[in-house]
Amino acid sequence: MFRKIICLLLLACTTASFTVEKIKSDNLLKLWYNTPAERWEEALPLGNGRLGAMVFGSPELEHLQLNEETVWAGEPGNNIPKGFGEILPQVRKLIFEEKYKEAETLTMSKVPRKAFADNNYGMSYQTVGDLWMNFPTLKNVNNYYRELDLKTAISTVTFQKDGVTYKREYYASAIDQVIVVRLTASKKGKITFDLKATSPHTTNQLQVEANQLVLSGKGESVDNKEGKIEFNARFFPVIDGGKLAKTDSSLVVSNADSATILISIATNFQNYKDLTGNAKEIAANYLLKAKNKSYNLIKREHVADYQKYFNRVSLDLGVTNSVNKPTDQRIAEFAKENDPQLVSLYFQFGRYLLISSSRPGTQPANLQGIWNGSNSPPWDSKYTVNINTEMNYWPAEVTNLPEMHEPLFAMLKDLSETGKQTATEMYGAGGWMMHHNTDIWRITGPVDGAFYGMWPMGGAWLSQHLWQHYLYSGDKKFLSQVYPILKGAAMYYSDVLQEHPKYKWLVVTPSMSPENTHPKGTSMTAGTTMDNQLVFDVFSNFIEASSILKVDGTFADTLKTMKQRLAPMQVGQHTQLQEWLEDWDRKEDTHRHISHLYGLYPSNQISPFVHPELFQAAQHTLEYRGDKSTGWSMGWKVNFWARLLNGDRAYKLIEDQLSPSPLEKKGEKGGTYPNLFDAHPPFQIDGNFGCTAGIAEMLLQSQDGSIYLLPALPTKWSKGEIKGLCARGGFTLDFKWENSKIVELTVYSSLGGNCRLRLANELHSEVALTKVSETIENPNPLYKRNIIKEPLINEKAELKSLLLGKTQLFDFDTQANKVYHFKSK
Ligand code: FUC
Repeated sequence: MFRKIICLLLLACTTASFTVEKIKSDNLLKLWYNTPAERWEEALPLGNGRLGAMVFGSPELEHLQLNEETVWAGEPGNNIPKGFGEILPQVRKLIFEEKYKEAETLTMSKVPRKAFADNNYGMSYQTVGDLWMNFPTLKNVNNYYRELDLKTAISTVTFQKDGVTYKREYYASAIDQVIVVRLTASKKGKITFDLKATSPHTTNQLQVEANQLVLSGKGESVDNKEGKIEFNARFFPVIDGGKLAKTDSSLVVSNADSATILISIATNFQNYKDLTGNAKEIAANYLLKAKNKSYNLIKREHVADYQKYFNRVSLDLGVTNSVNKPTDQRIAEFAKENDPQLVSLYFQFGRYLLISSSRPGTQPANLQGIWNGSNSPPWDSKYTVNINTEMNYWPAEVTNLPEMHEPLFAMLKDLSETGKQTATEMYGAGGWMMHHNTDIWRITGPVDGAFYGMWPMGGAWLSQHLWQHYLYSGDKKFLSQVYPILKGAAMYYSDVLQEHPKYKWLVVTPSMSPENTHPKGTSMTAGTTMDNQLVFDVFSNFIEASSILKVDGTFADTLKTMKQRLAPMQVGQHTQLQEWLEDWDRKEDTHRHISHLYGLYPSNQISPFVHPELFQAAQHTLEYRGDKSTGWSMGWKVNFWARLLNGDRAYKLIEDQLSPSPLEKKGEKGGTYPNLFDAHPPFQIDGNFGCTAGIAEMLLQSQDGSIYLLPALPTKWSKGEIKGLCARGGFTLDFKWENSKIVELTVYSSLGGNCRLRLANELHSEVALTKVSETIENPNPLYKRNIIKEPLINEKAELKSLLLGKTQLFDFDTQANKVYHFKSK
């Protein structure tokens, strides 16, 4: 008998260590660590689009910080400042008289730095609270291991104590709308813990109902808004063996063989103007459904549902021994080690974050996605739309996750409603508009005073996403559904554009180049380069949409005429792309926003093949601005350098991004936290998404009349393979390269139509490839180039002839739902 026990024990130990080893050798798409998280930025994020959790993975005191995406401070209502419409003509006049500071002072009288008592500058996204599981016997454990597996969206913790192997699994199921924690051990009766919850909300309550721990509370009151969100979080342990006891405010599990804790959270939020939901009922219903399913079924369905999206894209840039090191160590060593797989991991982590924070029917990903442990997070963790929200969605189409774009489209619909009043009351204009921030209540008024807030371009930029989705999908039904939003944006600008007294161009005023001060000591001005590029896109999209849908021809004609009167881009005295109408740019300006390069990325107004002078000017601008900056700024620069066809420089920016983030939560030196979250600092998710999109942009571009394969391949990635990237026109591509040349390519066409490839080396195929010259327009309408105005060039600018890598354009005709294969010659 004794020998038998020893044998069993030995077997248990070998099995346990085998499990730990096995997990370690299969770590390609995993974030993994040998210690529990101590800081929030070390914890691992889970999400199903609506619910989020940060898992710390501590054996003795497990901690999950929890979010539900509609837990925000405040209540419905916009934030339009009173009386701005009355001073608007005077503000414009002052700007045109070049009295910029005076224009700012006057604007500040209606749009002050801090909101007046009867207004607000947006509400904060807030945490629900924290779940704590106390395991009194699990001190000083051995063989600790913690991971987040991007292949399954499951986090796992394993460790050993007194010959027993413990395993914990955590995930957020979108199918069942619950977060699941599963506790098992290699021996029976070993699961003993108590379960508590806390919340930082002023109004909160913890109680035990039946066998559930229930945490309820309310969002905070801020400025002129009362906290009216009600949330209800329910924690329900389902145990095998052992027993469950309760106190007034905790549940106690003793000697169970295994336990599954189902976490359900809901609020009364129905939509931005309706809070009539019953939080308790909704949360209880999700729980009821989940608890009637077996654990294995919940898990199986979760994995299948997640993989439906995640598995569409794979990326192989090579694997080195670094993959056998914990993720935080790899980040620390990235600059000096050859670790291309960390880039693939980071890329796939970006896709994981998008699937986890933005699912159809949920809120769009905010500044922190859905992961926020505070009630007053940085910048309220709301939506900043002068770059950050857009950046969150840059990977959506190209990395084959178009469904995850939907929450942004839904928010745009809301904003096109709330933004009508702002257009009328503040600017006496039709259509809809918004400034640089919004929140769950869809505010559209200015935020943070004249200096940051008087940027009336939020609707112009956000609505580009609708058009881009159309270009990728060719979905005319979608286009007709969102057409009123595109039209409303165009109507607003057709009403507010003013003739510039000096240049006679039509310009937006007041406006600014986001957050950057010009030499006249303020940000406020007229007709910034970014304004002109955005209005150009808003008008161009509308004109195209109206012609495709065969509506509003007269308005389209008006816009065609107005488009001719917009300001052109200008190359300034330092051979830079001018940020403003005047040549005010300073070589030493390293501001994090480089808004005038919107025309380079994400827009397509600066093409090396059509406008080499603008292309060079953009290069100079970027050189002056420098590389190191906040996380999102570096993410944007990866895309810029990719569009500038400079793979090594884009790679350098990835290197800057994948460097350990500073511990201080402020400043402008971004980087990456141990859990791969982007550091502004502090944590802001846009840098993750921006960099993910940038990696895709280095491998494939489709904005400039063709599908350009490997447009910005760094020397370090001379060999690799990617599958499932999307190009405009409904094409999906798999390709492999060696010695920096394409060796295999597969093109899937979902819509049919002409496919134009830009290639550095020739490929052969069964289909006939026709060589075409640069000057022939791609007949595929989803590749139509918009013709921009000829740029103006300062006589001091030193332009050279542009040396581009040699490429050739090839056309072939595709049919819908057909696949085309190519190989190198
Ligand atoms: C913009 C940026 C800041 C920050 C904030 C949320 O205002 O200039 O760097 O990202 O948004």
